[in-house]
This record gives sequence, C-alpha cells and structure tokens, in this order.
Amino acid sequence: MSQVRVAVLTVSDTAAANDTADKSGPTIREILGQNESFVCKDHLIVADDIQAIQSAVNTWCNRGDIDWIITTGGTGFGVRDQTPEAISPLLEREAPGLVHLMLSASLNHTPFAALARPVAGTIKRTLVVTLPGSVKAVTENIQTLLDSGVVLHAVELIR
Ligand code: MTE
Ligand code: CU1
Repeated sequence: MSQVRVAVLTVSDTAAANDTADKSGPTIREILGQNESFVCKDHLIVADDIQAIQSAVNTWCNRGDIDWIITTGGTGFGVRDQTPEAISPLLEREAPGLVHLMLSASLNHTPFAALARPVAGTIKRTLVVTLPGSVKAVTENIQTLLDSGVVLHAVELIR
C-alpha cells in the first residue's frame, strides 16, 4: 500500500498563543517520520475552540488528500477541553473499537487514562483519532496504534 498521508492537529490554548509550547504535535510527527508507512502532509495548531477544531478537520477531510487525522489535546475534563465535542458530530461512522484499544492499552500505563474521553471514526475517506495532550500520552497511544497495525488496515478499507 502507498504511504498513509497524515495530518496532525494540536488543540491547545497555550500552543495556539505560542507555537514553541507545542511538544506533542512534533512528537507525533517525529514518531511517524521514523516509520516508512506514514508521511505527514500537514500540521496545524488551534485553540480549544470547537469551531476552530471543526474547521481544520473539515478542510482536511474535504481536500481528500489526508488518510488519517490525529488530534492531540483537549480530551480531558478541563473546563476548556472540548475536542471530543468538536469531532463527534462530524463523524459519519464511529470507531468505538479504536477508542477501546487506546484506552485499554493506556490503562496499562496509568489509571489516569480513564480521564481521557477519546473519540474515533471516519469522515468521508479520512480516519480521525483524538489523542490526549501530553507527550507521554501521545507517545504511548501512537505506539499502540502503530504496533497493532490497525491504522494501516483501516486506511486500506476506506481508500
Ligand atoms: N494516556 C496515556 N496512554 N498516558 C497518559 O499519561 N494521561 C491521562 C489521559 N490519558 C495519559 C493518558 C491524563 S492525566 C489526562 S488528564 C487525559 O489523558 C486527558 O488529557 P488531555 O486533556 O491532555 O487530552
Ligand atoms: Cu491529567
């Protein structure tokens, strides 16, 4: 299969005000950069703002050249955390199995994984997965998704 084309969306008020504060977006891109199955096509930072999140995701899905959107941040219980609320209404088909996979693997690392509220699914021909915001959490979750092979297979199915 040809490379999975990825777009990374960092969702954070802090990083939106100062892009050097974004450590998780670059971490995702670095991990994927070491894997020849993936190529990062685009990345963006937005504030914890539902419309800004939706607009970025819609742009990528409508463009048709992104297979996998990874968001990082805004999945917890903080008062400004609203990434799941932004993504959920956009999903055409939900993927609770991917959520289950990420949560069950994450719970082996920390019980605090129970405080993440990830969503996953497809919009048109794009898979969307929401990861937590910390470097530790994105590293662990990306590793789970890559090691399992589920993303490659999912993209094969939606292409
Ligand atoms: N998942 C993994 N694998 N490892 C982690 O360290 N941290 C948790 C959780 N998921 C964590 C994790 C914590 S402390 C929080 S608050 C939630 O993700 C939500 O994070 P977010 O608000 O930055 O999205
Ligand atoms: Cu936390």
